[in-house]
Amino acid sequence: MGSIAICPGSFDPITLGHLDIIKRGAKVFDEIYVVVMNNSSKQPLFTVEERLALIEEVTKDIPNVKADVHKGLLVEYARLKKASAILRGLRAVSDFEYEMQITAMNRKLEENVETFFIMTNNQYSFLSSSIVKEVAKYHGSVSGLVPPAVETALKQKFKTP
Ligand code: COD
Repeated sequence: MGSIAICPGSFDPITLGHLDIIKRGAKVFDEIYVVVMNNSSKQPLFTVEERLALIEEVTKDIPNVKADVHKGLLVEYARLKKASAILRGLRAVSDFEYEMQITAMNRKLEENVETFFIMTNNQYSFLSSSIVKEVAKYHGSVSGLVPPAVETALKQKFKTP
């Protein structure tokens, strides 16, 4: 059996930073499930269905990447897919503490799944879904930060009636 990784996140919405991690991961792992999950400390802008549809759209040309949704624990999903790896991205030192915490917790819950980190591409090191939403909310340009389909979806969300 090939190597299976899951790439979990809120993806609210998916950015070019996320996509870069997914594409680079897809060169290393045989199969990647990009899975939309709930982060209980975040209030999402897009519904789970909208986030899933955007991921499907922007990853459709990467044959070994599939998009999915899971409502429970991350490690449950990893077991379900027989995944041996969790793929995450790291931007700044500020990401490190949080990532350490969830990695340690996931490892406690399931010791057979290893977490792998890919360091951000320099050009996306400042990029987050939150900052993109903030700019889009005030009708600033998010071109070059998110794929065109996401740009359209953000315009739709924040259009003035
Ligand atoms: N460059 C590189 N990486 C990036 C960039 C960028 N510009 N932007 C984001 N990333 C990385 C993030 O560091 C992260 O690794 C990944 O992309 C996804 O980011 P987000 O912000 O969309 O997703 P998170 O961090 O909100 O996801 C958190 C989960 C939903 C995975 C987490 O809350 C979870 O596992 N929830 C399910 C419940 C569970 O199992 N909890 C137990 C673990 S504590």
